[in-house]
Amino acid sequence: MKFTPLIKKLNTSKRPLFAVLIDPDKFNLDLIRLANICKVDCFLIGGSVLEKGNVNKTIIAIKKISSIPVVLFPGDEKQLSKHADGLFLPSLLSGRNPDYLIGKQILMSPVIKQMKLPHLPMAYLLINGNRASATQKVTNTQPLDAKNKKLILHTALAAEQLGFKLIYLEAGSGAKTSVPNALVKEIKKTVSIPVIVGGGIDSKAKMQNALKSGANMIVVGNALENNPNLLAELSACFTFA
Ligand code: 1GP
Repeated sequence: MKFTPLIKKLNTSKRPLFAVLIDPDKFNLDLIRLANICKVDCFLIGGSVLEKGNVNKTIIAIKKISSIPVVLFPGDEKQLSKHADGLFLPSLLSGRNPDYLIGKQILMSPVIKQMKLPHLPMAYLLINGNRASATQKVTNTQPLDAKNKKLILHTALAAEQLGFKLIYLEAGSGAKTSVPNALVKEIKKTVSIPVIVGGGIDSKAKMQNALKSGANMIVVGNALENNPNLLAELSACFTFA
């Protein structure tokens, strides 16, 4: 099982991990082949709304050609698969929609148990990325204003106190503005659990900048759907141990 070593690496690695987000609706096997050469740390599988994609089929296709760990990052209860190595189980703590705070998790719980899916509870915080994100629309919640540092820090702190094992700072897929480094740094000083950052990282310069934030994992999705060849350039920004 690849999930436990991945989580250990997330908690102990001196460098941030690199995750590639795969939306099953826009799945491209070429990107997986490139990832094998570029030493990506894991794939995250999910999307806010899945239209035609099939999570199971996507994971099976990935597993046929790659040994990179596959972690579910589900937008809703339908996006679970026993073929994944594990699950980042999100609760949208930035919002006040009970469906995404606990409702979806109740629907997922018997499936997670039946599939025996290794999982980690993840506090999911949507931060304003200056573009209305799919997450915002689907969950019918407002993102946290990046300038409201106190609220964000206290939300992160509450997440750790409640027992969440990860914090995902999400600017939204295709965000104009990524999560500011200063904010990530403050959160890292406030909590001891790993912090994941994603949303709007679509160039080498933005990746180099994000790498200075102290985040434990950096996620890229949209930019690689548009241009898989960008992967080599982005992964070269990481120093691999
Ligand atoms: C979205 O944070 C991820 O959930 C990745 O964002 O698609 O903008 O890379 P991008």
